[in-house]
Amino acid sequence: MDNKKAKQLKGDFPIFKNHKNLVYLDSAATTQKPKQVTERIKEFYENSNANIHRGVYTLSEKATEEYESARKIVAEFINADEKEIIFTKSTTDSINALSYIIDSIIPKGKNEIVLTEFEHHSNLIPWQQLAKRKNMKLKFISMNDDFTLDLDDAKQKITNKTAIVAISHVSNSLGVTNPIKEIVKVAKKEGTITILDAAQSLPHMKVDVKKLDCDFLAFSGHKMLAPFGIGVLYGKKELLEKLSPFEFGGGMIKKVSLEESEFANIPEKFEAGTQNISGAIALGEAINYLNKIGIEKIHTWEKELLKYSTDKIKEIDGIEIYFNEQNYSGILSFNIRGIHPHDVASMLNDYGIAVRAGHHCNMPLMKKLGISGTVRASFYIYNTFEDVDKLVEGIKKVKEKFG
Ligand code: C6P
Repeated sequence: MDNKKAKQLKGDFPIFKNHKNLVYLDSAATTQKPKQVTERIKEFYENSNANIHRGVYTLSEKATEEYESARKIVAEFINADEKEIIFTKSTTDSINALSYIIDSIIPKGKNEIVLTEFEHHSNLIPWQQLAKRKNMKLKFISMNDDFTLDLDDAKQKITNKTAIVAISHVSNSLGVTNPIKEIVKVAKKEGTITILDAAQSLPHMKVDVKKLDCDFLAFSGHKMLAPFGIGVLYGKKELLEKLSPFEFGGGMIKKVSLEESEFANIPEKFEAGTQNISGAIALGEAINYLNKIGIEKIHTWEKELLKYSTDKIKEIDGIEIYFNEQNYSGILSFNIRGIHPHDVASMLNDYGIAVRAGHHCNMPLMKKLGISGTVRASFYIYNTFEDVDKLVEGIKKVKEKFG
């Protein structure tokens, strides 16, 4: 991918036609949607709309087929088996669901949950709640001064008492990629369950669940061109089979009597009630779109944009960048000394530049860094060098105004 390709891709996103001067640098919060995805939703409702797994009539069979083929696309994208893909609402929903049922597969004698100091609240609070419910202990792997995870500390904190290690693949505030393979290796030695929050990695880089060997993984469709309200929980087949469902109702049973029920096989066992059918199908379409570009090419392009932007921003006086060159992805967090991040973002908005400011659902991390928040620019396939130039110009203007 190059700048020309990014410009060409931008043409697929109607939002940029409807907001001619928009410089959208908040894709870590949610990505814009290409017309291929929005048209796919319309097409479903106009040509295939019916409930799934229920009707014997043609339209219902067609809807079921499209929904299940979306599951196949997701499975192939992360190198999993179709049965290992559970459709949920989001990363948050996937992690919460898991936190309600996971205790049944925790080996005896293990009562510690290991997280990092810089987890998104969605991969922190559900585990705090589990720890409270089950009287478990939380431990946090620390961060090095260069914003990378302290692997030595991880090796110390993950012991034979560790029931669960739950960790983000890429930090949403700093863009740092964590050494997941190494962490999983350490965890496996101790018989620990591993859970990966892939909300910020899977849309941007190749994620192969077999290579990473994690037990569970969660991500959101809306951060990878798909609509809101569709997410995925991946789990290893043998573990999902052991777990009991987290929701009960229609569509997840084999047999029901007034007193008892027998549950369906995976993945249906975990998909109670009518699902977000059009959302799942649109997620499949979004992955097809990403596959056409190539996920590795997307990752390389984001790195290029990040290098281009950091090189320029570094030259501006009074800028603090929270960045590690060895471990980067398409997220750039920074502050302008003496100016509150919200003021920076709000002034950038005056120039048509959309960035996020604040704690990014990472309050403990901000506390550790001794700041109230950062300004965060995050890139995706439709961002160009010109977008970065506008951001840099914007930052200079903000400085002039406040300086
Ligand atoms: N981060 C951001 O602007 P949901 O809201 O369920 O789709 O994703 C939650 C989530 C979980 N883990 C990580 C690492 C995340 O970055 C997010 C979402 C957004 O950074 C909204 S706070």
